[in-house]
Amino acid sequence: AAGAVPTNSSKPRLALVRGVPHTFSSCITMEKPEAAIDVELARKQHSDYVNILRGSLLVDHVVELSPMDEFPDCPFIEDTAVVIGSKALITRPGASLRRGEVEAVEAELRNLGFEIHNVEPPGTIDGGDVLYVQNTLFVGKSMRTNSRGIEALARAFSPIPVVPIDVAETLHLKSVLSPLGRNSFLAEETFHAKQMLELIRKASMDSCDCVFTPHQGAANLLWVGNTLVYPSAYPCGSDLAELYANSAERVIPANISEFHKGDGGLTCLSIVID
Ligand code: CIR
Repeated sequence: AAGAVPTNSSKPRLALVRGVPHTFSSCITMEKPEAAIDVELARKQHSDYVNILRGSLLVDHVVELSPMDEFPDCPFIEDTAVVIGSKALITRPGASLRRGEVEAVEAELRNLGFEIHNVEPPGTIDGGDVLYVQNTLFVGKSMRTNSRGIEALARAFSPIPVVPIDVAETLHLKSVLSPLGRNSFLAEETFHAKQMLELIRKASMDSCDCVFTPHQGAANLLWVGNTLVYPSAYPCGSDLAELYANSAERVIPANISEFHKGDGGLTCLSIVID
């Protein structure tokens, strides 16, 4: 989840993904989507996403965990673990209905040899709130992530500095902003997203440029090595297309409209491990 550093030119070793359960259309949503989630289409979009990771050779190896019908939100695997170097923090998701998702992820990461860290109650943290850039962990304090969860993150990855950022009016920190190349960020053009970005800017040593988009959801971008995967379901004018093209060595569109309906973006669907 946290390993998506656009400055890293080496190819990531591994990505973890989790398929779409039959129950996916009953996943948690902040607002009822205008159109119902099409589970078959979600399956197809998920397999296209996996093909981008595997088929476009963005990572050496993709591990696919089996979906579980008890956990409609399980494709949003990013929320279940934060992996940096040889360590993995298994999260305690803020949504109680999602807590059981972590079990299979923990088993897989243990099996792969990662040093496992856990979050004790009442701590909660979702991987969607964790952004690792410029050797700093920025972590959203949100409706899903609390102070105890942030402390667990800091303990697990000490001595990496941890900077909490208050998240308002959106699910996760990364729902509304992403790195865009070496020293830039793309964020939604809203008061709250701008405020969050300002805090990131203040805390980071390097100065960074900020670009804003009016398109809700268009600022969650997936970086894998030097490749930028962007959400093509948004009506992002040529302005954004050009921006994307200028920001990465390689740019790949992915349509994940059915996951957007469940409040998820591109990063949510994988844990990319460098
Ligand atoms: C949830 O509400 O937990 C899911 N429906 C969406 C999770 C999105 N995950 C993410 O942004 N990392």
